[in-house]
Amino acid sequence: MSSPSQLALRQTESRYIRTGLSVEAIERAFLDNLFFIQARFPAVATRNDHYLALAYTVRDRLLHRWVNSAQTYYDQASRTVCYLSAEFLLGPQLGNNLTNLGIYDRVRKAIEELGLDFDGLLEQEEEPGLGNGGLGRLAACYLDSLATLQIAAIGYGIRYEFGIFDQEIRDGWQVEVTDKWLRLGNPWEIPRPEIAFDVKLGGHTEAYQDEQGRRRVRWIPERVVKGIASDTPVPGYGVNTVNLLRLWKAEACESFDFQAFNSGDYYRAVNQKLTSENITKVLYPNDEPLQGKALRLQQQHFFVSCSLQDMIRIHFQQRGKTLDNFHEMYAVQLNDTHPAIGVAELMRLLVDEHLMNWEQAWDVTRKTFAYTNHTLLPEALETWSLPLFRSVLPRHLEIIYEINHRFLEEVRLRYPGDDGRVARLSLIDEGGERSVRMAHLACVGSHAINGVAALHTELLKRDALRDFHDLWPEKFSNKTNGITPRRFMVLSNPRLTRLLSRTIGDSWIKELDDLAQLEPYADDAAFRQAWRRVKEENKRDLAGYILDRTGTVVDPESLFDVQVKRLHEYKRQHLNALHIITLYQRLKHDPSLETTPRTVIFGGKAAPGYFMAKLIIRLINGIAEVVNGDPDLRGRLKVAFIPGYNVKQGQRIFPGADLSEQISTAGKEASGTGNMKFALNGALTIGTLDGANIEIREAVGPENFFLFGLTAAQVHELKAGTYKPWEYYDANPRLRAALDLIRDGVFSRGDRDLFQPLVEWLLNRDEYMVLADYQAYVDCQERVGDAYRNREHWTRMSILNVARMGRFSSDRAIREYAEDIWKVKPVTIELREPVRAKGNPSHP
Ligand code: F58
Repeated sequence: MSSPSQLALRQTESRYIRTGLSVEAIERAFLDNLFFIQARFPAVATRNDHYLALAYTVRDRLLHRWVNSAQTYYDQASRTVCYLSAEFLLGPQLGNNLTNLGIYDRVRKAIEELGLDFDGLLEQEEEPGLGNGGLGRLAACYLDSLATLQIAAIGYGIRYEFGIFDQEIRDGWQVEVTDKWLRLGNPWEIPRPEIAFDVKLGGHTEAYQDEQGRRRVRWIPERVVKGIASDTPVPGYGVNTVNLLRLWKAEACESFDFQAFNSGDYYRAVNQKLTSENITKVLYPNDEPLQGKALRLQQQHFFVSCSLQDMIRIHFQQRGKTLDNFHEMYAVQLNDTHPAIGVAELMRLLVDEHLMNWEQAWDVTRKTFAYTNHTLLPEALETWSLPLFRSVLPRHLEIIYEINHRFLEEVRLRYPGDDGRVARLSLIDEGGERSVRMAHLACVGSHAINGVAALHTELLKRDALRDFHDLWPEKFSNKTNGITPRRFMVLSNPRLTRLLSRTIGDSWIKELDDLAQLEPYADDAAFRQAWRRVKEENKRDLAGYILDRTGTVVDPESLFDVQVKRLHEYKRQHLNALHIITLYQRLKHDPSLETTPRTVIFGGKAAPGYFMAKLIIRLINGIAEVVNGDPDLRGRLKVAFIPGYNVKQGQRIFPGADLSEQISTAGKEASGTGNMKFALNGALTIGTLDGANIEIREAVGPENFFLFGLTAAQVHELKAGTYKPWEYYDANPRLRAALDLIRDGVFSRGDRDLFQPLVEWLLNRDEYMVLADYQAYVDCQERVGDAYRNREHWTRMSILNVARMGRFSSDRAIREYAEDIWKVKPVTIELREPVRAKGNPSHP
């Protein structure tokens, strides 16, 4: 028998042979995988077979680095960042993995030499839509940056069987279609059936005395489900680091079900199995009221409990016998309040299961967690009614009461007699239906709290979390969001990538600030021409895609004016719609009017239960029908709503945009990240002073940004006074005409009732101040149109926008988190050479 060290050596050798990076080695591996994994001979292999064979080929090359990374972290007991998020919106993996491994061109060559269509294989991949929008995509960008910066990190989340629904447009309406992303197999995940944890749910608690006579609590659950790990490798760009995204899948816990089986109650047992599996069945689309969504609370607890148990397992395995130093080994980031139950769960694990005393457990817990807030909308702050919470997590409710009791004592000492403040700070909302405030739990249980853009953090400190800021100002900081330039430039915009790298070298891919070297080229006419050519070609591609997806012919010469993001009233897609109607009317009335030809492009999903958002989609499609069908407007105005906006589609859209619509009501969009993706790809922004728009404008210069609208302070003021939207309607003939057209059924085939709720709401309530900002927006759009006609100047602005986007890399954001909050340093991963290897295999 071989010793483990001999085995390790032989394993290393065979790995080198199997994971060669030459074109020949890749071709060979691809054909082997087609045969041995897909069991196909070439004549019958489908495109999906080819895609999977290629994905497995790439995966082998990732695993080599992955196992090395894991071993290094193990050997060095590296402090690890655990990013807890209910959503990770990864986007397609193949192209990104090739980019980060640095073998994109080689693999293209290998596949083309085999006579196959490489782009077709990339296209074949269905993306894992395990998130709603910005928050989930941010988590994915952060994983990319963590790996690229060589920080030991694990992303923890949920392996939803059905991700975000797919959207179709029928008769102008959104129709939701279930997302069966796993249907054709997922080659990127490695199931880990041995990494499994039990998670208790429901039932009741009992107090008892342990052998030492201490009072302890035991939780007798109503049911137990098992969480099974499923791992996805996350490679860094140009480094050997491959980190881990560990997603949990719920299964029935056999030992628990056996009781039912054994008692002969077969159907009850089967039923329990189904109920268990339900926990990770489906992602909740946002904006749905959480009332009664017990399953959502179960999902949150399920993935957080599995993740914390996993951390404890690794800790014991690698780092010793005590949990006293747990917080030294892990920095746990809560991506919004969805994982905030972790504060109570870690306390439960430490106190109930590992018998730590309360004070010490609380100290460890607070030093472990940090909390990122992503919203300013009061209705989006999570709360759970007490009866629901108790029915799912009875022990956690007791723990939360205890945390609250001790916390409020502290508050009373600090602010004697200030009962109002005590009530405002309490973890329990006592007004109306009593409920648990998850943001308060997150604040009390964390040592750091951050917002996601400068304005957002300031507003958090002033409003939503004001009392916490009074109490612990030192806990608060701002961490402006960022995006990864690997996916949102190198992978999605190869033309611009080539031009940039040809001009200033390719260091910007890892040091986005190096884009500043582009500045002088804004004055170089030949460079501007090359820049324009890239945009023109990207627009041609996008026009082809729009034709394909919507049947609408659009002119790549026109200004591509784009708004893609989730549908929400605060994001104000309907303000954009009102502008289109105004333009339409002006062009109809004055056929000789000289305007800039425009194509207004929309994309975005509405939550299935969000009536007004769905009506706005219907309105946009109604406008598209009228505008696109009117010969008077030919060559002057087009409207397209591209169905099924997701990461993959975003990658096609950003490179082809001229104008980026970031028009939320000031003070409502926490940060935005689409704004950064557009600007990095050379689109100019029309936007309000909201979220990260403010910082983008500062960075690119106010002269290169189209600003309009009320400020957050003005919105606040107008709200506090008496905002009367109909006064704007009465006073503004253009606005009146636009709303009247909608009301008269022009965009609903004569149906005057259809958009009535939307018009009435705008006239009487207009929560998001669409009418107040209408004229400023229309005027600003006029400036945009004029500016676009001076192509040289527009190109200059576009170049300067890109040159000044360095700050918005997710690498910068992650460096800030690493230094200020997590206190972690990079860990270099060496690819271990086999000691005895003869004749170096095909590795660089
Ligand atoms: C978004 N939040 C913010 N939430 O709206 C956006 O401004 C910010 O840039 C982004 O986070 C990243 O910080 C967001 O996407 C959700 O999708 C929640 C998912 C769970 C249900 C409630 C909404």
